[in-house]
Amino acid sequence: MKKISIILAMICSAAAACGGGSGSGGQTPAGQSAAGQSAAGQPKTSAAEEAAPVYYRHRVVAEYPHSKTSYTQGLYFSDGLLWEGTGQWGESHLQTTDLSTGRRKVLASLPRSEFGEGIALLGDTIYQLTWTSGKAHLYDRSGRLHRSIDYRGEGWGITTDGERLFMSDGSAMIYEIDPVTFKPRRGIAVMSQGRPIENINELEWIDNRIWANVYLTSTIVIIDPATGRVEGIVDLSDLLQRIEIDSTTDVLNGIAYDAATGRIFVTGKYWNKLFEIEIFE
Ligand SMILES: [Ca+2]
Repeated sequence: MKKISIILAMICSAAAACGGGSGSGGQTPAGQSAAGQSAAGQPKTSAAEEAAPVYYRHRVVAEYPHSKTSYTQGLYFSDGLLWEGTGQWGESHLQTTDLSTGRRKVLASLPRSEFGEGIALLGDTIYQLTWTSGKAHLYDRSGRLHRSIDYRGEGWGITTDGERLFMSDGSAMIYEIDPVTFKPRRGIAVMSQGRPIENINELEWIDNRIWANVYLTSTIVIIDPATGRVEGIVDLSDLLQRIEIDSTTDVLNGIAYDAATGRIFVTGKYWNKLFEIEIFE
């Protein structure tokens, strides 16, 4: 229990938003509730939502090369490849990485005026968010752009359960969004023991739960998408001891899931390695 408190304190400290602060995360899409409230605007205080999360331990199953020039903003696994969306002005790409060789193939590049964010594959369409441009770019699997959609607010992370899209904007909210219009259908307030967890970043749908990087921390939270309650916490700060650290090395970010084998991959911004991990209680 003490460990959980410590980790939560770390999240709260980094996010500077626990206890109901509005935080400095992205704008809230129009018509949606603020962090800490349900979609109906009611404070979330039920006993179930206040249950303490499980603090999971983890082990590294395998290490793979990762492009150290990639500022990882989105990550998913498909067709035997890791698909990655990168950020930074002039460095924002949609790319694939071969796990065994680390070979990177850039499929599309954003204009210098756009900062790339999360990516997700739904059907045959790859969605790529942008941070502040209010645009999602839709590609086919070859990386050919076939449409862009405007949305309100910031874009951070995106994932899918195979039918629905879920998007974060840097606040404590995750939105289920319409894949065609990109309008929010439902807001999910991410809460741990009644407190909003701000800075929800890269997302991954794993076994009917949403895993999320918490920006500025080495922590992943495991969220019940129905209630927004944080059910589990994984502290991956030890991974920093396994990578090359230099002046460019940035935070843990990027979660991918190979549903066929159950493998879970994580990496970070400008990290030279990508890790397959397992978690356990
Ligand atoms: Ca992901």
